Amino acid sequence: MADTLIMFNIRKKGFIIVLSAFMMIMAFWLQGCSLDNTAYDEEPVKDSESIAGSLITVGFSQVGSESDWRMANTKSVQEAFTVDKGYALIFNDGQQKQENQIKAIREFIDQDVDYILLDPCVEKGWDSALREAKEAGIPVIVYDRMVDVSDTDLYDAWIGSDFYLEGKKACTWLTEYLESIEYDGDINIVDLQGTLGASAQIGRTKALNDAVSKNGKWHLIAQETGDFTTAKGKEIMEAMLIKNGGNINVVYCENDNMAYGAIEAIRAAGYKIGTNLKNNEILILSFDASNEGLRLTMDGVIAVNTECSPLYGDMLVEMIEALGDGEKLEKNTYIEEEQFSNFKGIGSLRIDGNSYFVNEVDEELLENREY
Ligand code: GZL
Repeated sequence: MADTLIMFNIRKKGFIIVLSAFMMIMAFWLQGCSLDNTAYDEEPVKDSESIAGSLITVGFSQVGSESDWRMANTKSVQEAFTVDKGYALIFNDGQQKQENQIKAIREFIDQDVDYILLDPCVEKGWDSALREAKEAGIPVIVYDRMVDVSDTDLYDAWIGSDFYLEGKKACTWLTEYLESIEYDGDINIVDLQGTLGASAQIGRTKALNDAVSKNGKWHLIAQETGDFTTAKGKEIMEAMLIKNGGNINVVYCENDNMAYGAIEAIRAAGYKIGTNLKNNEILILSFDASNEGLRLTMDGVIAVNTECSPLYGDMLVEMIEALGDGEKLEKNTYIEEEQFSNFKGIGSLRIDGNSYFVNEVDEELLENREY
């Protein structure tokens, strides 16, 4: 500090007084910092080692990075489990392979994390890994997709979507749509399925299959997995168009990314997309309600988009805090989700005694959405 004074070519007395006063305050403050801090009743300054030791460690086994939904979900979890909230989040991208996720769970056990978060790429095959976590005394919260295990005590709680209801909403909308345009002819449907064995695929596919079996005029002429990706969605749509060409009336896309691929393929093949079935426009039904998916819905390219929220971060923090406080969690919790369409005339749906709004998309809604 003294050197600094020498470096100054000080001319005015007043400046010296101000500088001296400043230095006295600085000296007092710096001296105060080096004391044991008790003088200021502040928390003792911790070193990085003790900070790390006080954090709650959470091993996060994520499905992959296959879709807009997945990226939004990863962001939601990472933004919720931060160091300043007392968490050390250890993220693992499973690249849509169960063996990678099981390996990650075992690594989390070796690292003796405090909690494990699992979004399972498929439902079956988790018993041994979850049993190892249980034996290690590490609580596991499963979210989004479900695990199908021999003993539900192998995980502490699940929170996610009702995928069958999502599919039922989409199929009920299609029924209402056909009635609203007074169309009582046959329709040919193709299904771009999600990752086979994933809860989202199981539920959405079953809802469509059940609707087709109830509607004698609905014909499911092709059904194949696009693995929730844009590239695979485009690839299987191209093949379906070659095989079925102008006979396709409805494309049931089990997520937005496959819808993007399907739209590209349909346009390249020269077919029309929209909501005028009688004018041979192909209807696109999609799921997720991601930002790009809703923009396409606003433009009438996607006829109806059934939401599947990826925003689990804060809910998962609350669940871990509750476990930390010794609370018992509900075993299974379903999240509320909406539906979107800019086709005029279907404002709500009635399903199993419940009403579900169908929201119109506009720029304001798009700007205010978190994903
Ligand atoms: C559904 C989620 C699915 C999304 C896809 O909850 O698991 O996985 O619908 C994502 O977009 O890839």
